[in-house]
Amino acid sequence: MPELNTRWDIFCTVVDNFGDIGVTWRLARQLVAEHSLKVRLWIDDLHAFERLCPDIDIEASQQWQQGVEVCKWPTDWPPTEAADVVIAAFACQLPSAYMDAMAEREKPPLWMNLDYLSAEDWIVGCHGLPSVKYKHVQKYFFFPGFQEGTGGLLREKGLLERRWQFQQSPQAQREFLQGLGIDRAEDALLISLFAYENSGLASWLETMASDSTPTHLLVPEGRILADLERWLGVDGLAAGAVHVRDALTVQILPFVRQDQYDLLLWSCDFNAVRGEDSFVRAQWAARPLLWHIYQQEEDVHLDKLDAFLERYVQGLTPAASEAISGLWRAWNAGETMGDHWQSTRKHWPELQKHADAWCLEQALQADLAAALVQFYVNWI
Ligand code: TRH
Repeated sequence: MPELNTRWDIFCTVVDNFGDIGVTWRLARQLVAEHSLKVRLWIDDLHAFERLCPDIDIEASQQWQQGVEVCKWPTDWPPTEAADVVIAAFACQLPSAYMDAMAEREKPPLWMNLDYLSAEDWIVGCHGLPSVKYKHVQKYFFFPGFQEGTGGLLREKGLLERRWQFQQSPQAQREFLQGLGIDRAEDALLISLFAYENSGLASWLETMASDSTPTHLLVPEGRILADLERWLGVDGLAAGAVHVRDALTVQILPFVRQDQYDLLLWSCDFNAVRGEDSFVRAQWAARPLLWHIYQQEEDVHLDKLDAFLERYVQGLTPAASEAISGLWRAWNAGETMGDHWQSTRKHWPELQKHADAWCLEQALQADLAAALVQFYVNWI
């Protein structure tokens, strides 16, 4: 890849949750660290950002974080020179003054829409195609994805090697977990749970509590806590709380910084994740996982769920495939989880091996940051 002395602007509006900022912050850091680019990240909500990166100053209109120029999206847009490459994350609308600045450049910038992640087949046909124009500035679709012909997934250089080393070291894992106040029993299944509200949770907890082997469930503070409180019969769950119900220990964790969240996923035997970014990180953890997909209108998210499952289960025996698919579908429909969890547990060694193989297969693709840079190189 040639040395690129270019400026990139990434625009992020926080619609809800943490996925918008989670993805753009990760991408911005990687473009700086691995491609030596000058990156500005424009964000409209620094509060959401602070949860992932507590070092930020939420009052600052401009600040440097890990080599990225982080700018608060101003209400009144000041005169700003447009960058060489402009990324609008998740179809966010750029400020009109900035669009004019793009059009005024002698050489128009490469303008891309970084789309939502999907495993659906149509993604391949649309990735890289021209979208709308503003004056003479052309916008392009850029689709992340799991298959050849897409923009790939965010994956930092050396990520899998770092993960492997961590997972090979019981001491590193113990130290990390102890830092979060987690005292893991040797024989307990360790599970992390990051999810939206879910009426299926109670039946899953019930099954884990009555299991013959112990489970230690780690729950970062978030939207699932109300369901958990209801089942435990307690109020005001907060980080640090530990409750034991028969074979199940439930422990509430603080929402940790993004890099620490990776270590949490790497430490657990099973990860329940959601949305987009944690979903991808759990795949890099190479452990069996459960995805709570972000709900969309008219249930279009269910097509996305099926498209992913169809890909993911390839190579599994029919019984293991049925078990994991059943578990994911039940979770996303808020249905009873007990039988599905028991079937999943029966196929554990196979599902573990498969998670590893899936991770390696996905890592054969170019990572998303490299694919974006390559797209730019091809474009110039
Ligand atoms: O927060 P999310 O539900 O985000 C969602 C989705 O991205 C969805 O597709 C999008 O439309 C919507 O936002 C607007 O889930 P996601 O994508 O996993 O983002 C969570 C981020 O938070 C991710 O970067 C991981 C990070 N995280 C931490 O840094 N620390 C933590 O303790 C936890 C639990 C998460």
